[in-house]
Amino acid sequence: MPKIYEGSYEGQGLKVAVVVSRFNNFVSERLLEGALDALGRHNVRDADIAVFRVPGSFELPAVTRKLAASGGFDAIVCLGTLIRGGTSHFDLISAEVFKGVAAVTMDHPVAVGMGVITADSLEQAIERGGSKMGNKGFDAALSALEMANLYRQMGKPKKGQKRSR
Ligand code: INI
Repeated sequence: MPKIYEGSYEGQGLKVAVVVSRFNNFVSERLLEGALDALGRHNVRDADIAVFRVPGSFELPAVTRKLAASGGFDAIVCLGTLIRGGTSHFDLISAEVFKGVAAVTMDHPVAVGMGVITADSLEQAIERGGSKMGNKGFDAALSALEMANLYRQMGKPKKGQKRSR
């Protein structure tokens, strides 16, 4: 039998940061509700959850990196809502947000759940913020818990030690 490594969704004892952008707040607040619901349902204590608000999604990677470098969290959940407009702004910001958060996951031994919606319209965004297409905040929080538990099984590197690529 092979040894299988797979993280559970159990959140007891895990310290979780949620970083949420205020831009398109109408949808992003639903993502926050979804993420907090997922964490609570999986036994993360309120006292072990810290919510950090940033102005827009562009600010998510920098704050996520700071939180990861602090070593104070087992998991970080990034939440934001990017909605396409009439210019290239959306594409430029989206690319940086995803690249920036991905870079943090490669540089730090902390689980990161990515719950940033990229939508062509407000309707599409609403669908992903707790209606037809589920709640991407809830999903991102679950992924973060699973990854935090997987890292525990793998033996989390000491604070300041980078994960090998
Ligand atoms: N930020 C978002 O989170 N979503 C958007 O759709 C968005 N658009 O389209 O402009 C957006 N812009 C703000 C950006 O993230 C920064 O907060 C801003 O540029 C200040 O640095």
